[in-house]
Amino acid sequence: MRSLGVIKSYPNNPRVAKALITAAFTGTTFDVQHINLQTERDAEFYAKHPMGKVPVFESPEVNLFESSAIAYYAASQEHSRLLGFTAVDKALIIQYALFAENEIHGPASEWLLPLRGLRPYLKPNVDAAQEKVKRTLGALDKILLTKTYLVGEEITYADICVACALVPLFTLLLDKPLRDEYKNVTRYFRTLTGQKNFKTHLGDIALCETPLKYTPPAKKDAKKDAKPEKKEAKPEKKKAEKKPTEAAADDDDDTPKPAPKVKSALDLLPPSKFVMDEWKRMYSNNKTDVAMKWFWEHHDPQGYSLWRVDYKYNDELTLVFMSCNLIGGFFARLERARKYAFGSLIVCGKNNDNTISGYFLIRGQTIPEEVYDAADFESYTFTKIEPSQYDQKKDEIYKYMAWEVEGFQDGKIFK
Ligand SMILES: N[C@@H](CCC(=O)N[C@@H](CS)C(=O)NCC(=O)O)C(=O)O
Repeated sequence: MRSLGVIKSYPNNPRVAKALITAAFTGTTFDVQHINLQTERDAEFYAKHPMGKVPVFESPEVNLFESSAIAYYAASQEHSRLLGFTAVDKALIIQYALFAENEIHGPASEWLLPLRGLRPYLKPNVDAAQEKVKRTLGALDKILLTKTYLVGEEITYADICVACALVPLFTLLLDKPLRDEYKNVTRYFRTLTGQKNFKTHLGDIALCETPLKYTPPAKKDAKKDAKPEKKEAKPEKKKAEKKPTEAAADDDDDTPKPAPKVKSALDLLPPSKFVMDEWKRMYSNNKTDVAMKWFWEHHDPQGYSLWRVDYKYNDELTLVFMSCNLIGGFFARLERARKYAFGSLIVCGKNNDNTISGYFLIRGQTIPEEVYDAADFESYTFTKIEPSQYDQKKDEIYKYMAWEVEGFQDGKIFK
């Protein structure tokens, strides 16, 4: 079979399978070269593929990124029947290709990645993703009520995109009772993945028996962050902070790139006499009363703002150590804000009846991109404490910094 060029990716990437299946239907193929995302995305790679994500495609004619474009390149080869023959069919095909990427693949990843430990687990987000998937599957089920294939009477590029996007759902998340709610989609998925070209590149698909569930990190991890001996234990907190118990957000199929050196808008603010690093050292190395005295003496209400922070879904929190892990996950996602923010978030209450709340000091007068861009930001309410309220709030802020709030169970310091 004629090779169209080389696809570079890590092994077993379903997005590559989509391209290979498409090629198989047009009597072509791709050479596949496995690369290590950690070590092999060098300057030469970025010169050809500025986005830096895989899969990418290279050939003398064209370099491509976006797996659907790579597969489309195969689908567009001479004598292909995959892209429809009328304007209507062509439009329908592109509709389903976009639907596969945006309405199936996206929400399915939001559901799956936290369960696989590749994103912080935030129950409201995972529940919302599940609802999005159900909406998609409901619509698809109606569409497929009277159809074998999505467009016309034979397999098109639309079916390849949709079936490939459904693979993680059908293998890891949709057990029999859920599949039974979407009988037409299930029939469709089995019909397609039973065909030779799909089997060659996806193997024999085993439908999900037990859906993947969230497994909280082992309890001993939580213990590492456990209650300090209040003030004397500050150095302990520091140690614990460096090891958030949430799994890192990425693995080899979503590897982090080195953080780009983008100048923050916060660096353009007028200089402040309050030096964040100095405060962080002060807080870490002194008893809270000494540290807070220093804080109020040096605080610069023009250069910095104080915020009360409350988790929005306290009634869904269960075990205290899991709540604390949520804080760890949030802090891990706030990495870009480290230079500009300091905060104490604590868990109060008991198992199955606890809350997350705290205080943050943030550079500038509004919530900066470095904070609101963190995936979990939406799960918290940030309420600004105006300078006129400082006197009234001083005592409460002290208690949050000293971890002396009534019902205190566990906490983390963002610094
Ligand atoms: N929409 C893109 C998604 C590509 C993508 O997200 N690739 C991930 C692996 S599945 C990646 O390369 N992640 C590494 C990174 O973000 O640096 C496509 O379909 O090709």
